[in-house]
Amino acid sequence: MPVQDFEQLFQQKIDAEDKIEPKDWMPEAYRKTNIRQISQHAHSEIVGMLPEGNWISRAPSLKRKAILIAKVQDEAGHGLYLYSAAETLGMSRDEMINDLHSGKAKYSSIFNYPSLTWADMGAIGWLVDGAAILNQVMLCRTSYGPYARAMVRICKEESFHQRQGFETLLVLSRGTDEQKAMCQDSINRWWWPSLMMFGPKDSESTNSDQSMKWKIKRKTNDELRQNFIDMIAEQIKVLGMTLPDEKLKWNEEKKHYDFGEINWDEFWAVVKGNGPCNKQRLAARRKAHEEGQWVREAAMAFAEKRKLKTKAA
Ligand code: FAQ
Repeated sequence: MPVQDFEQLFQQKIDAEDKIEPKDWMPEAYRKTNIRQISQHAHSEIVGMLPEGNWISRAPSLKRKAILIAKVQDEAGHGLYLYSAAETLGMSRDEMINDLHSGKAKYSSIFNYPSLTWADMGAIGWLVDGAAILNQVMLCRTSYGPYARAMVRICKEESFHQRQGFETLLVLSRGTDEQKAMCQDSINRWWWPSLMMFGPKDSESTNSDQSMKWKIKRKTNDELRQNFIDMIAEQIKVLGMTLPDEKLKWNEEKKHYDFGEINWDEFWAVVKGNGPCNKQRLAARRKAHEEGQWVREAAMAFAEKRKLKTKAA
């Protein structure tokens, strides 16, 4: 059968909402774009542990420490499910990790900002996990089966993450003047970077058109960003805080909030490796990988020994 026929059948399957599974025929570009997106998503979860890991030893109470440890562990788990999903497309975990460490692979821009105060643990949960969930709820219906199934479980955990973040900020917003100021400062610093998580404007998004046709993405970057703004602009009222955007205003005609211009120069600088913490984040990941070398070697030696034993038996 000519390739065009395979491509047509593939698209029909997508249009019929059937999932694509690892052993199914798929266009090379579909395989590549899934590997790119899923591995970048995995890297984001893994690098995303760093800003919060920074506060585990300084959490203000035992309860807060336990919650934060659980959340960071969840993120490690999400990274592992996602690496496994990407491996089903034929790229090894070693290759993916090497690409992260060499700077070839991207990860979400948001994790290149520093976590300066305890309130940042609340803002990350509420805003960063909030943005992540909106995107990931859509990905529960993505066309590649292993990615969609990983997302269902991840979303359940992410909604706990967002709630705990909101609750952390709610407590601060009802606290002393100093706590209120810390809460507002944190929202001010995380607001714009969290809007950048959805990616460039649709007009600048190089992958969106094809990814929408293949139902890898089901909503565009701008649609998801608008959904997020509409949701947060209401939730902030409960906190009694403000968002740092003078142009944020309900538009009755559009039934959406209008908002100010995102600093796209800052976004691209961060994506290209020049954000406030890019170098620090990659150095931390490389160091962790080097320090874990003996564990990987021990596991390989054990597997080899077991194989020999089974063979002998
Ligand atoms: N940062 O053509 P598009 C989390 C790149 S998980 C860096 O629009 P696409 C959980 C993009 O890769 C957060 N790079 O791209 C958590 C492309 O470059 P490439 C991560 C970005 O793929 C919470 C170029 O720009 N979530 O937070 C960014 O169609 C708390 C052009 O862009 C996911 O990864 C960015 N923000 O749409 C953990 C979800 N945006 O690759 C710890 C899955 C764009 O061609 C604590 N990913 N770029 O060289 C997606 O849904 C999509 O990949 C988008 C981008 C929407 C991120």
